Amino acid sequence: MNAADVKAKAVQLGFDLCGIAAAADHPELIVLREWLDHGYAGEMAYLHRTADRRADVRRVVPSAQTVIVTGTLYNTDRPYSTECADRGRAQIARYAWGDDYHDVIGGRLESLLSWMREQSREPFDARAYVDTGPVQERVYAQHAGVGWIGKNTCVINPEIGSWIFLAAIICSLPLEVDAPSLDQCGTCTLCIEACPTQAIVAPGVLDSTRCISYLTIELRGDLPAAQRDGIGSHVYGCDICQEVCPWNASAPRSADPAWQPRPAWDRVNLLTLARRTDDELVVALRGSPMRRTKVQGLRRNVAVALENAAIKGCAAPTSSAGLQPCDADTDAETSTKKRR
Ligand code: B12
Ligand code: SF4
Ligand code: SF4
Repeated sequence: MNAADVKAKAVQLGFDLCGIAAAADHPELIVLREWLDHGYAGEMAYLHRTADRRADVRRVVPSAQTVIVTGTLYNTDRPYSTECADRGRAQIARYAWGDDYHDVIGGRLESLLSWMREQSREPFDARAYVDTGPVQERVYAQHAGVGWIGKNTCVINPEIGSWIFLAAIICSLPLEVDAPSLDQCGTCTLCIEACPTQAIVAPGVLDSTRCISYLTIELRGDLPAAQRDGIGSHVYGCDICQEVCPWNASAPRSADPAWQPRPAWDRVNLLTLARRTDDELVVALRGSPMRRTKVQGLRRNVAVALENAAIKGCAAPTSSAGLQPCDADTDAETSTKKRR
């Protein structure tokens, strides 16, 4: 089994990208410590707790020689929030519309690893992770040639853009490594300018405490008063710094059923979402990445988004120059348009 065999198997299992990086002292790995010292992780204490292991995968698998990184396209056929005039619509991050990627990709990654164990003449050490492991996935993705780390801090592949989930297998096999991806942001600064909360404090540096994704997904308790306005109609995550990125202007769409939007979240109106019962929300959150906030967290976010919509006088769909109204919420009874 060589690197080409592993990549071919990865594609067969449904991964769109696969590259291999050395388990080495990549210079970007030390940035994490500085980033934590600045307080940019906010209340994500797990990043502090695991910082030593995140600094080097050989602290996770001591015999590690390579890191196999996969990329999975999750973009689906729906407009970007930046193209949509309807501020009464709940904004939910694209990655969260379908099934929980931890489960779906975790299963595929385990299949890849099992296949590798069957193919290898010798036993080897390995650990497979999707998102939650102590691995700086973006750094290894860049060194595996999967994509470069953009100024918005996301990994961008020149062919398919940045709507990709990353996953990694740390292993002791001496597989042939790929050339790292080259930075292709150039002089562009669109993501930095578009961020509604100025969370990208320098190219490639994100202050989570200002980021809508952190505020709506990771932060527990009340949302800070100073940040509420900037959250707008976002109720789970944020995609703006990727939506404005030219590398996503014509991103391909995935036909994988796992990532297609669930009806409960698909261009749903804020009022419709607010009026769902706890039981309905529990059902909708089952097997979804959005279960991370639980019903309570989702309700907190919806309440702030509704406040914002009311303040701006736009709880109902609106349209403005240059923006296209999105297809209306299908729930006629609660549609603000109908109520008028
Ligand atoms: C913590 C975390 C968050 C935090 C912090 C995000 C962040 N930028 O660090 C919050 C909650 C805000 C978050 C948000 C999101 N996340 Co997140 N998150 C993670 C997690 C668990 C760890 C990331 C980490 O280590 N951060 C610490 C800092 C130091 O890392 P970093 O920003 O990547 O820093 C690098 C760059 O800054 C670079 N760098 C340093 N100097 C410079 C200078 C220049 C000029 C440049 C260009 C780069 C550069 O080197 C640093 C080395 O780490 C990873 C999974 C994992 N295990 O890696 C997922 C992960 C990064 N998240 C992911 C996703 C999808 C998201 C969201 C898009 C979700 C959403 N729609 O709401 C947003 C994107 C926000 C954004 N612009 O980053 C994906 C990213 C996929 C991709 N294509 O890159 C990952 C990889 C999960 C996965 N397995 O797919 N996330
Ligand atoms: S996810 Fe949203 S809030 Fe966070 S950096 Fe990107 S544009 Fe800013
Ligand atoms: S918007 Fe521009 S600067 Fe930001 S990540 Fe995309 S190409 Fe890079």
